Amino acid sequence: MVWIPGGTFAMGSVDPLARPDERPVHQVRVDGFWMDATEVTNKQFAMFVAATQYLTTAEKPIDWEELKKQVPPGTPKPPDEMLKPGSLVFTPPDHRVDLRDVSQWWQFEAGTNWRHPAGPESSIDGKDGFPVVQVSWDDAVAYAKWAGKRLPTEAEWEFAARGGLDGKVNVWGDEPIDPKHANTWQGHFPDKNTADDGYAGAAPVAKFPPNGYGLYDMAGNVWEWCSDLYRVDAYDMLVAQVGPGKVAVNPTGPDKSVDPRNPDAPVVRVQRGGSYLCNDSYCASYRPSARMGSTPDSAAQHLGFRCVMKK
Ligand SMILES: [Ca+2]
Ligand SMILES: [Ca+2]
Repeated sequence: MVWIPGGTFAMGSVDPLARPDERPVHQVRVDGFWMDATEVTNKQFAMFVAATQYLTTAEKPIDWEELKKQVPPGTPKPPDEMLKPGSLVFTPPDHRVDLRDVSQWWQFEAGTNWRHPAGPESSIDGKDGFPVVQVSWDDAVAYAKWAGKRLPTEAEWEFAARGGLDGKVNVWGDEPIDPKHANTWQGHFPDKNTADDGYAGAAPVAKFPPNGYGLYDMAGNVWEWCSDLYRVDAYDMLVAQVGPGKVAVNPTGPDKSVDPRNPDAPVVRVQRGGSYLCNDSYCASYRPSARMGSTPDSAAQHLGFRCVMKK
């Protein structure tokens, strides 16, 4: 882990690529904390599972009574095949598709989980140094607890990601993204990945330069869970709460989630940092201010986490 000295920073962005949920930019102070220098790896997660016999969300059958609460009322029960243990696998089309339809490149595959992250036939043999993926928010919290750590708040995560470069667009500064900076997507999303950065999928952790605090892959590689509930207007609410121009101290997020992309989900948690699927044509979420939300039982092939702890 590396020590992130506390400080005050401008959270959010007004960059042209920034989305409404990144505004308004507001002043935030966080106390110092320790943070994992890398995303949690398969090796680390395997130690947790070996010690606890923990079963991840994707290894358990899907409870339709629970899922029903997250989808529009009246949604018919999916076929049994879709309720088997499994998760989402990236299945790129060979042609251009409507970027509004994520089902064009995400498929639920039974038997997919952290040990088989790209479908039931895939494996993590020889991939100890890769970030663990196909872990839900619940799984990430369970790991953190076992390790004597916790998930970062969004404010801690963004402060750490900026690496001391306050107000910059990217974790390396204002220079536009280049394949040398981070593991993202080059080419045309989602049908043509030229992998100019050397990786078509996830890379082992710490293959790209660290930021100013010595943290790796805060931009790209895999998304990272944070502890906060996601709310599209979280910053408006926070500014209203502390007062315009005032500094919010160690904010922990709103009490209730609101996500237009998951309108029926009662609980949505924040993810940060983007992934190897990020491309400016679709998702410039490798920027330190970019935010995303998913339900806490969601897992995916490009989603992992890292932990923090106090002194
Ligand atoms: Ca890449
Ligand atoms: Ca990352």
